Amino acid sequence: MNTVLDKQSHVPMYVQIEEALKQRINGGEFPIGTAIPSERDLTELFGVSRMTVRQSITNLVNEGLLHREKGRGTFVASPKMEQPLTGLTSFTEDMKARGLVPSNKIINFTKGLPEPDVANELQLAGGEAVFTVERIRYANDKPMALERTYLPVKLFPQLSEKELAGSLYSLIEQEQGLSISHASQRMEASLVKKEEADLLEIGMPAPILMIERVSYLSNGVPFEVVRSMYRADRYKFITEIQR
Ligand code: 16G
Repeated sequence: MNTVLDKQSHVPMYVQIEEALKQRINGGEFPIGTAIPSERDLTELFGVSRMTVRQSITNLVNEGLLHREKGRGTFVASPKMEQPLTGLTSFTEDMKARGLVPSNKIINFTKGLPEPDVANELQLAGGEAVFTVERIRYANDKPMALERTYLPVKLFPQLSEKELAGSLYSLIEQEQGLSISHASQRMEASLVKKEEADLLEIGMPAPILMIERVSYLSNGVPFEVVRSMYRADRYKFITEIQR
């Protein structure tokens, strides 16, 4: 690895170190899953302070190229998953399409009256209840997203926690014979909170992408409001645009 930094350059040293590490990662010298040299070794190699090295590593962690494991070291991360924003697909479909094994952990399943904003988005009258389901969504046993789904009880009166162990969309389409038609989505960036960080198995602070989706059946009835938090180190959302 080129460890000679250009101290005259206007490019800060931590950026030069980032570039040197990126070249090694992209060139395959540090393959996915391998540990990069320790902070102490990098400090010696580059002849800079530990703070400078730490800054470079933190930036690469935030970009999703590296991930830190407590007590073990810093490793080259798998490339981010590219998720198109165009089709109305389910998590299970998305993961299977990539050859990954989806699974869920239900951490909350309750029935009750929704907050006014959820009732409004689901076009519910006062007194109409919803199921609230919180699931951690995994791909090959790695946590990808945390999802809170609100479903009107009147549409799914028999819904049980057990049924949600698999795919919600296949339950709706295959079991209930309903037709899912379209959705509207909003996305914004945020920082993970402690409780969510634990569930998503990420250290703090970490960026997340929050998506809120309201989905409709082909008869125009909204059937779900979903608030999802996607790990920003594992996801990249892509879309094609035309002029
Ligand atoms: C996706 C959807 C979510 C839907 C879920 C169904 C986004 C932002 N959200 O996570 O709205 O409820 O898939 O997945 O894409 P399932 O059929 O695997 O349960």
